[in-house]
Amino acid sequence: MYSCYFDILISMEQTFIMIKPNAVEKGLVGEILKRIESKGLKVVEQRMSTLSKEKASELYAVHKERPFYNDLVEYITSGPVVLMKVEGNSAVKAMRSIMGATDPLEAASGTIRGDYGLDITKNLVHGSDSAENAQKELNLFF
Ligand code: IDP
Ligand code: MG
Repeated sequence: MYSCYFDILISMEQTFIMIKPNAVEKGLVGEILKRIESKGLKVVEQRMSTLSKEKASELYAVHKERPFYNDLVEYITSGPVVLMKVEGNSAVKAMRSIMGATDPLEAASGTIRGDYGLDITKNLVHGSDSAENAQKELNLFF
């Protein structure tokens, strides 16, 4: 019983989630929130914002040399997004699993991207890819 408690304690994590402009536009905020909460994760902070070009380029700095970078920054600053701090057991991995693969056409159905998207840039939701990046991304916004 104690070891079980300890396991939960050490894998408690926070991750940065952003509901992207096309998901806000399509009225999917409630649906995405429901999936996060149904998974057992907790949204501990949340606010709506329209990202500046500066913030967007900080968030996506690792992609600066990629051919899709300009389109990505243009898109992510095109309308309001919902920024979230999400907490729970293995939150980074749990969120990546309910989001699905980067390309909605490859994402399994039952995942957010698999169920609601067709476009790799407008893929509905962002989630940090490691606990370390999660802390960096959370520090950018919270
Ligand atoms: P991730 O969001 O699944 O972590 P990343 O590879 O980190 O995927 O890419 C960041 C974001 O850049 C993606 O969510 C998507 O919006 C966009 N993106 C990634 N790859 C492509 C691509 O090949 N073409 C256009 N946009 C892309
Ligand atoms: Mg990523």
